[in-house]
Amino acid sequence: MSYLGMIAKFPLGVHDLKSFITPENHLFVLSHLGIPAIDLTQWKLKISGLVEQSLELSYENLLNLEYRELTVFHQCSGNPLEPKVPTRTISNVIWGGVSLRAILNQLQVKPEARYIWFTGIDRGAYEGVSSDSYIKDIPIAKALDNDVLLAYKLNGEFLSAERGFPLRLVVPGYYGTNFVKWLSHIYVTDRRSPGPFTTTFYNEQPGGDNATLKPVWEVAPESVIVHPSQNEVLYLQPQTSWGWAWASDGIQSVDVSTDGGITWQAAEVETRLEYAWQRFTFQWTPPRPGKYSLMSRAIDHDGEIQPIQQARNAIYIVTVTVQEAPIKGFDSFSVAE
Ligand SMILES: Nc1nc2c(c(=O)[nH]1)N[C@H]1C(S)=C(S)[C@@H](COP(=O)(O)O)O[C@H]1N2
Ligand SMILES: [Mo]
Repeated sequence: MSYLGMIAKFPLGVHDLKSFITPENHLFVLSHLGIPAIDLTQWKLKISGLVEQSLELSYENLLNLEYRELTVFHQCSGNPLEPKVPTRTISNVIWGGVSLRAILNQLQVKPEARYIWFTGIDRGAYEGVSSDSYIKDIPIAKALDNDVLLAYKLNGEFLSAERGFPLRLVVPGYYGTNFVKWLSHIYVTDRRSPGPFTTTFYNEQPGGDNATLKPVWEVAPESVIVHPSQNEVLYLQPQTSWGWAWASDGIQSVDVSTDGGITWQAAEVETRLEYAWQRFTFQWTPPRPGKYSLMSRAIDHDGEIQPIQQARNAIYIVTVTVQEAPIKGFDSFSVAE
């Protein structure tokens, strides 16, 4: 198999995430095994396992199926061997493609089915473990959700090689690791996948036995303050601050603190569009010059709350300095002591 070289992208830091939709060239790229170059004339999507009828689809077949678009936050869960370390690798994009459910319903899933495995054709070694494909699995109930997509477009453009051309999985509300790129095989089965990316890697407690594995699936509630940015200097005057919040099933509320977590107030949170991140805004007036620690704490619809530390979705703290505002009309003079 041939591999392409690295492609330059400029992923945005938290405080640069200003636009609701992240432009593709500012979206992070993650690939554990390299970026395979796929020849469309050789490529087919195979669907088999616990279905009444197996199927092979060409790229053209897929393009002829009903097209859907969904706005979905896109988050890498971070280093799979360090599931408690926050990386805040987050963006928000529009995926376009076909509904997995529509295809599966035609093939008739057998009642014993419990999981679906998705195979990407990239192969190689990761963290000393070699794999001849990248296989992830999701529960059948999630796979039959109408919003799981087989995507061939990102922000309205056909997928590039590093994004998973020709086809990738999109599981709205799940961490990015499940969004299998270079998809070649969908396998309906009654068990979890034994591959390294579902056992050795991507469990909340690495090293646990198989019975206690908790897969990195649903995205836990999380939020970041975009404005003000880290170490910004603000004037002593009323402030409007804002950020993004997201979770698998959406955010119910966001609390914010401007005194390092001693007191909290409710931010205003926009309602969710599809599976997008949600903007929150809060007003505050610093009482005096000095240093301030701003924090946001998102709560999802199950009441789950962002922890203060020891988790990938731990609260993000922004430290700012507030100084006296210059006196209007005297901007070329410094304030008299
Ligand atoms: N086939 C395959 N799919 C993959 C991966 C991979 O290594 N191989 N990496 C996953 C991870 S960890 C993430 S976070 C997302 C990143 O998608 P992006 O590069 O388009 O941002 O792809 C996922 N899909
Ligand atoms: Mo990831």
